[in-house]
Amino acid sequence: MEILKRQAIPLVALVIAAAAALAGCGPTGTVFQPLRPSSWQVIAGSSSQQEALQALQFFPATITINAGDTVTWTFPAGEPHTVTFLGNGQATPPPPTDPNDAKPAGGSTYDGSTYTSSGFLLRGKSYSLTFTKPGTYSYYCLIHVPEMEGSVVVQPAGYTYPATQAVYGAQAQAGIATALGSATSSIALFPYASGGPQLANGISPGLATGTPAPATVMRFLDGPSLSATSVTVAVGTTVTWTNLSNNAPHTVTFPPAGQTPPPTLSPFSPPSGGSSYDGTTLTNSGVMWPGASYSLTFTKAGSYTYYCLFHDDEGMIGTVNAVGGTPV
Ligand SMILES: [Cu+2]
Repeated sequence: MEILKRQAIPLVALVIAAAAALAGCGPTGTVFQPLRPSSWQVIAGSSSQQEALQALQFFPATITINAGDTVTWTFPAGEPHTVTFLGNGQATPPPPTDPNDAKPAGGSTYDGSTYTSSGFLLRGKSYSLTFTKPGTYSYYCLIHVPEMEGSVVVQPAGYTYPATQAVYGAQAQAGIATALGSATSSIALFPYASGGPQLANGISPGLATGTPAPATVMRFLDGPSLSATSVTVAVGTTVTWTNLSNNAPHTVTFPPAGQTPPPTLSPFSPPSGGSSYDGTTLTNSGVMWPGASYSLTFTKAGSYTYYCLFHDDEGMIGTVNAVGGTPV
């Protein structure tokens, strides 16, 4: 017992000296702080205008914490996101089409070794991870790579923090305002005649080309306005939709008139129903990746509601009114 006590004293002194030395060599400061874990907040995505405008980023994208601290991500938008950290030797995240993306993986701590993911979260849900080992860890939203990436920089316990949560919160609010503002601006890029038979299903900064933008508009648009979600055409007209976003897949899906899409129909279901629509047969574009177009000829008069199978929960629903000819 006496021996143990005598050994314990120099050991404690050594640990304090080592920690102080580490803090002194630290990249961000020299003040040694008490080893009390802190909690941090990051916002995963954001939206406005009844989910029409979506910000596809982590706010802030980079946060610096200490080993032992916990980060909590909140998911305020109607569009799902993930917070996903890769395992040892894993170079890239799984693709957005991987069905396992939706499921959570790993535990409540992360040290860089094990694939750890929140799974799909949205509408006020949250996800927390405690970081146990110093390092710089990139993470991804599996649905919105490559535009939605972040990093957590983990310093050794006791290091001085480069910024407070208040600073990160202000960065987050400024970033959200910028992203949603760019989504609003992209609506004015609508390139077709307003009220005509050429529509956009989705639009984003940069339209369908270039680096995926960190914001997108999830609406069917027949003009440069969020309220231009219906089109009126003469029977016999061919309507064409083009995905004018560079960052989100969409579908154009007409269930039989007066019905909603069957729950068994997945957003990744193949095209079906042919090139004309008379209100009787489920007619689906299949997945329309950025830049893809889809045309449908309306052969009978009627008011037809249609859906994006990915984003109808976020209000991506439109109407084609076919008039003249022989009413149904
Ligand atoms: Cu969509």
